[in-house]
Amino acid sequence: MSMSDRTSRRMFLFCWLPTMLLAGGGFAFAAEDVPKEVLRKAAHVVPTPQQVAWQELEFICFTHFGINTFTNREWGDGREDPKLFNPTEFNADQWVAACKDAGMKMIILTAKHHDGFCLWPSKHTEHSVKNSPWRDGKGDIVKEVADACRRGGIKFSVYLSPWDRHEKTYGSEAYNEFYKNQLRELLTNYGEIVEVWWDGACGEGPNGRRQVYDWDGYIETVRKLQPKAVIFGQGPDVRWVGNENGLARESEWSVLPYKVGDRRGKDLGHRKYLAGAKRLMWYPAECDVSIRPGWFYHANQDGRVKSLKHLLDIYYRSVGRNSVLLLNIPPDRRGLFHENDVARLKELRAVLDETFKTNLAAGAKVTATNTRSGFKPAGATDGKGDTYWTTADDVIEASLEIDLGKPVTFDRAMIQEMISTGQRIEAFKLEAMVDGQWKEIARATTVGYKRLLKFPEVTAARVRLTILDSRDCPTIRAFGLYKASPKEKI
Ligand code: FUL
Repeated sequence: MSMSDRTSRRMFLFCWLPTMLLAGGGFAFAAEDVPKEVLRKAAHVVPTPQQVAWQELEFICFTHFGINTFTNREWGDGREDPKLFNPTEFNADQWVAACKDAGMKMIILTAKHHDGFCLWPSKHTEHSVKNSPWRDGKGDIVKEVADACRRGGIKFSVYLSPWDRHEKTYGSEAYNEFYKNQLRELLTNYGEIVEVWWDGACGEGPNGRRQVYDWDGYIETVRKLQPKAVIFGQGPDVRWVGNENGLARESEWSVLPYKVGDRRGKDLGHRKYLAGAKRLMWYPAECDVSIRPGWFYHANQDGRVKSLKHLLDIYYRSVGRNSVLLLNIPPDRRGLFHENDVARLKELRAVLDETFKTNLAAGAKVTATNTRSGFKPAGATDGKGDTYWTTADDVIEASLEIDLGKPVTFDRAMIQEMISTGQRIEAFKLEAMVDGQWKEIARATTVGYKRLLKFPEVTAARVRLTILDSRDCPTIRAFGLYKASPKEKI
């Protein structure tokens, strides 16, 4: 035993063990090398049913629309005249149609941004659409977007900025009541809300004061009124990935450590963070990014819509890395998604459909080096979401061999774990039988809900997926091979 081993053992016995016992099942380790029991515990932290449902949405739409659309700003100061809000051709069905064409399953609308202007006629403020000329002050953007989403068969959700630069009570306890009242309006009058989006911006209000937010009270309000909704950001269900470029990490874990008393997990789930963990939680990542440089619409950015290549890269590095992609499309002053954005969304969908329409491994014959009884290898390729392959107790390293029956050419792969049983895989490789030998074509770390892999074109009749390391028995819910659309390369 080396000196440092001895030191960490001593630290464990004297510092952490009592904490663990006191915490009643919690655990913590100072060492980098995380003991098996901790990893196993991490492997068995599972999502709530609503976290699973949210993850399965995969690709969703953000719409930043409000007074800033009419002032050409990104952050309003709360002193804007509501009369400025006057979209000339507002049509929420056009938004929904564009989202559906793009394969987006939900719209999250900025019901109120930091400027405090409300897109619905809130009873608690005059700073809203009711004092705008739009629909003679009788309109309700939130209602029209919610209704259009339901008509179109997609989900609807809201962003309600906690920071309010207009509201006079901001910076006092009364504001917490005001904010909860606004939440109550949004969560009772507009049907099902799937996600409540809280960003962390907490600046000064009109009186120069900052607010101490009553997060616990806000969370309680959401849980009471929309018990099936997930709360993003400042809430405990969905985590901000940590950048506004739409990119997840190479190793994106949904199980994170957190401190007792905290609502939220620490930003990373990597082993070195697990080492010091006292508690673990399922806290999956959402990647937000705008299709343009700004979150709100600015006419001078019409020519700066992200390229197809850029959006594809974002897609592979968000949806393809165990995250949900939240792509912002800012409606313009007409109240429509701009033609350039709509055209780009269509292009994106066409390419993704072309790439992923044919799973070349669908129904392929699969064998495994080890199989737990009742969890056959075929569970990985049968196209069913509720069947999966897994190994017997204590078997971590294992391979799945996929026999395609004949040589097939491919350059993309898709792997899914059965996240309802936890996230486990830490490392894997993919090989193809080429000229009578196994040739490695890809190697990566985490899988989670979904991992997409890109690699140079290969032709093979047999493919092997080997799990190199896992926190407990690995599970494979789905495995796919694809040939990328030639347009991906443009
Ligand atoms: C941030 C805000 O300050 C930005 O304006 C935008 O809404 C972005 C999505 O979140 O915190």
